[in-house]
Amino acid sequence: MEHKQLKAFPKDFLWGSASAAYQIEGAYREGGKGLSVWDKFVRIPGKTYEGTNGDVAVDHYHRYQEDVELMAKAGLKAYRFSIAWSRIFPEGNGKVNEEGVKFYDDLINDLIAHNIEPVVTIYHWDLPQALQDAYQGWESRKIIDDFVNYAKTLFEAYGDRVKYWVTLNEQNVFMQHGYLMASHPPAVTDPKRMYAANHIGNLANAAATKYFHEHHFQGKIGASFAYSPNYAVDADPENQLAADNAEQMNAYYWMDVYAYGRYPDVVRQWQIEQGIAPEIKPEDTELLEDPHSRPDFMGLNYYQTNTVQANPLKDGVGLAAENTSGKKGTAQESGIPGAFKSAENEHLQKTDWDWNIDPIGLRIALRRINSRYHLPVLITENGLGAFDTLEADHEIHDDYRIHFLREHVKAIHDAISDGVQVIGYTTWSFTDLLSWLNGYRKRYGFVYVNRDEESEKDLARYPKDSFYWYKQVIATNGEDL
Ligand code: BGP
Repeated sequence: MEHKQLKAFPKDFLWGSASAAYQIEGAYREGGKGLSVWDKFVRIPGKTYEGTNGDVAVDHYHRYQEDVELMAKAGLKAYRFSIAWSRIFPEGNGKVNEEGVKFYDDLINDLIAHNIEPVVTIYHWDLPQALQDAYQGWESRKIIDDFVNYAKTLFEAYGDRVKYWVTLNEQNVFMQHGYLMASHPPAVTDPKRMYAANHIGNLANAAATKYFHEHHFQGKIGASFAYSPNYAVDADPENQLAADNAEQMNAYYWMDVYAYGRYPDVVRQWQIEQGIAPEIKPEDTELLEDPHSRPDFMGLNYYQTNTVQANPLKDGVGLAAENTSGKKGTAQESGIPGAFKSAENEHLQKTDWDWNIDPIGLRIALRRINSRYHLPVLITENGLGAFDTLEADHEIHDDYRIHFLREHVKAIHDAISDGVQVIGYTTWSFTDLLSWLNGYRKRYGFVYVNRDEESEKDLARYPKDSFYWYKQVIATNGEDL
């Protein structure tokens, strides 16, 4: 609907940017850190783009002060970053590594000294390898206690200063890539194991959230979900049903559990028929449905929408790997036989990695979350992965990124005017960083980092045009786009 007048962004709106430990820190064997599953996975030939890894990444571990300085220059109100579990507990559990605790303590203090609100992600995919070796990580219920213990250690160490906590980042992504597509660790392709591990992930998430609420830490906690709203390719009821299947299987299946503690019946029934349903014990339901396990907000990572159509059960299209080449138009059809498969959306442009560019989709995502879950939304990721050119004068003219972000900020403004409560927007990403599967050339940052796949070069930081644009947006609280 069109509004006669737009509502203003809330005064305390968290304009910010985001990152994740593995993608920026480097120093993978320094400061007493243990190895994570990603430290090992990237060494398997063919798994990442040209064998790229985060050993050095963008060296944020040694340059965090310079990075925070740049955030302050941009006027950031919030910075979302993740903590590497293996820096706090090199073995995943047991003895705390004080050097790791101190690193994030210093970072948090530095952010606060610059009036930047820290938003801490507890888990952004870098599971301690020791827990994978000891009991197969997310496939064992033993992880629930270890995850709560890790989260509790963070709440106790930083809870006096950190007011926003993200428990799990994109559980749907790391579970599906890890256990269905073998494109993340532990590189499994087994739907039954995926749903079993995912259920344990839900229990760990609920238990940590419950602990946080029961111990009256001041602040808000929630998971960040990668939600790509699904459209039907046309008005054919078969395709509309396919879009509903995709929403149920790819979105409600996670968000319903966070918000209500239960799985959608449609997916549960389908899993039983396929023989891949996770075991749900009565005490699991009790934990998931406990009011203390409810999130205070829904974290939303929004990049794109999906358009789908019907897909037959017999000889239907299965899951395909993503385009990691950066060559537009090379993405394959992908789907779940009997449920849905991808379709082209002629109304949308695409990025070089074939991600649909759809700002209105963000407004739709916010409205759907609002009407189904009645929770405030913290947009924890949104951004454009693109090739950037560093000019001779060290400028980067990323007008395409400014255009992308501007249109998405407008969509948020519209959603706020629709009545959705949006508490913040931390774009992906502040500096350029390592893309898990796409190397260093798929850049998202406001700040260019001078390195590529071949060489670490000097890792110098150069603000892009989008940096100055965002600074203006923040200074005017979203009025001047
Ligand atoms: C999200 C992850 C981020 C980041 C982003 C961009 O799924 O939470 O860590 O990587 O996507 O994705 P990509 O690097 O694949 O372009």
